[in-house]
Amino acid sequence: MAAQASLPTLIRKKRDGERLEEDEIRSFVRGVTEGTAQEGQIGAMLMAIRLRGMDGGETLALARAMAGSGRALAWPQAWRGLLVDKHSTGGVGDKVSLALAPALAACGCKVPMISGRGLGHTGGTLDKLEAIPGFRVTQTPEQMRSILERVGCCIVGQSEELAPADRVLYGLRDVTATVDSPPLVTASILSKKAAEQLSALVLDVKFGSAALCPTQDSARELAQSLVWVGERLGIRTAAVLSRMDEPLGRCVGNSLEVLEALECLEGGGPPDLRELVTALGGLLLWHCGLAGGVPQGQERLGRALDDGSALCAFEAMLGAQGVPPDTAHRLCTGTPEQRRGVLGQASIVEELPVLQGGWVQRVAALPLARVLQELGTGRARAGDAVKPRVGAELLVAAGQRVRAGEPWLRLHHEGALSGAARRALQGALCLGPAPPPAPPPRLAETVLGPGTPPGPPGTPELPASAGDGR
Ligand code: IUR
Repeated sequence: MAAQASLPTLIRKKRDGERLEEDEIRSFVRGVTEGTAQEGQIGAMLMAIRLRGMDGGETLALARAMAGSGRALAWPQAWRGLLVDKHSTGGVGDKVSLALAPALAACGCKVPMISGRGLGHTGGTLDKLEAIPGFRVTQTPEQMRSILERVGCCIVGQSEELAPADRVLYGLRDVTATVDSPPLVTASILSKKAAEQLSALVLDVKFGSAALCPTQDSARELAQSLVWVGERLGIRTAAVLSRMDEPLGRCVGNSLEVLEALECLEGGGPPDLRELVTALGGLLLWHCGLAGGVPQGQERLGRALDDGSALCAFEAMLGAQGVPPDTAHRLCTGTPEQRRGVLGQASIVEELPVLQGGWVQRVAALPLARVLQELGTGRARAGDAVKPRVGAELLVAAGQRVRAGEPWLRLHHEGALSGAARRALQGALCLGPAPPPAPPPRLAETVLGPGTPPGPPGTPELPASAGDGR
């Protein structure tokens, strides 16, 4: 057997643009997991990968090695084929998971959803759920299994034991400017999904001014990498490319987004939110065989939202994850006032007026999210506390004509709003002298694996491109 190459040798190899073998990648990940690799060495390898890239085989080997660095979840045989999850690369106002997980459970799936916290200007599903009094995001694998048995879905944080190498690598990527590397993103996301032992996965890869991927081309490159590697890890994988220039829905901020997700779970809420929930869910229902095609899957998911079964699953999930039953019931079935009573309200609620009349071209997600993050919806550093009741409701939409003095944003906050923050918020409202051109669809494209049969029945309505196997 050949002697194991030292870590500096592996770093040099990648630095010089050579391909790493599977056993070399495993050896690097072992060093990361066992703590024998120094931080400087890990950082150097991350930067070499960021600059030189990895081919599909290397990325697959990295995802496998990272998945194997910890424990895998185990599920009853009877759930084979039904275990599904969704992952988003992060957006503003993205409360899709809150509605999608229970809707999928109502359709017969098992959804062990492992979510993250917000970092930077993007929100996190766990922070939104923690706006609900009593909700516990920490659940052991045994507790997850019990909740899936009773309810069909849970939404939890990543445990220490699941893909621990990712925890180390992700933390170091954040401080070494190596977050935006397709192979590193791919291996990070899929190592956790592989350890979850999923049957099917759908990815919401966002692109635009408030997304990780600035352009549709870069989102497609990432989506193709995710789909190609995901399929080879044995997970039926599909990705939707969705635009993230404007917030999703009308609300941004943790407790406000819970309220909007509840509207979606009642069959209402903003159309763009419902469209994304049913598009992602439709793909999953098709991939796990519970629908004959994507349109049928979308229709089935829409029915679960309209007939109250998704809301019922959400209430059961809240109860199973620590929310007192009467609180969960009031939140799920109460009037808007009763719901606000459960979640509480920020101490200051004020409406911002339009300064100069015109046609709304768009409400830019990034400046809005940055100000809200500073006001407390998000955190500057991992571990900071968030203010669950801080947020904003959009009162206008692109294409609408507004006059000076009309309110356009209802802001919920808990302290003084500086002049700079006020100006930055006003900058998010983009006005023009004429109506804007028709906006491009929010859902731009789907990326499917090579094993997906083309053509009807079951062809997604979105233009599809196959993962190209790089
Ligand atoms: N979420 C992950 O789990 N990993 C990543 O690299 C990114 C988002 I970016």
